[in-house]
Amino acid sequence: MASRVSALAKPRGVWWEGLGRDERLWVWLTVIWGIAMFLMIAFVWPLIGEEQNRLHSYRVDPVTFASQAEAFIQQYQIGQRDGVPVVAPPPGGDVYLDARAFAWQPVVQLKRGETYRFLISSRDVQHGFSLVMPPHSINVQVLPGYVAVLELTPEETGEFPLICNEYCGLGHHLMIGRIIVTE
Ligand SMILES: [Cu+2]
Repeated sequence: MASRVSALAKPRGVWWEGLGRDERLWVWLTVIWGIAMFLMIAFVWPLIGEEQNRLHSYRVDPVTFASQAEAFIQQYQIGQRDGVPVVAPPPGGDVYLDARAFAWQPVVQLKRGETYRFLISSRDVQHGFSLVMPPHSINVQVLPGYVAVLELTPEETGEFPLICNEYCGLGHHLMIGRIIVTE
């Protein structure tokens, strides 16, 4: 009987045999390299690379944080942009950044080369603070009930979009804030 190729035919070849020596070698190399990279992230780069942002956080009542943010905006507001207050805090000072579905408030105007302490929290659900502003490239979770504290020193002037990178609802893709750096 002539053999025909069909879906039910037994496959040809030796695919069901064990791994060859060289294949086993590569599997183990991959496993070992994965463990090595994990250990580098956890122990090596924080010590010698200074690549980790010094981030800390503390608990806060969301209502308290919202009123602190409102007071901060009233004190340092210099204008408005698309309905969002623009705030110019003093160099070296604190910056309250209030996340809510689906906006960041306020728009912050900073001076190049000055250091600011950002206090970031959410008044409703979990958001993500994602900012690329040289020399910083930051990705931080923003949770209601917690303040994330970050020190930032912008090195370049310009406008830097602040993106929410944690899905927070239907308007998530519209949740873009702004940081302006001037001379
Ligand atoms: Cu979001």
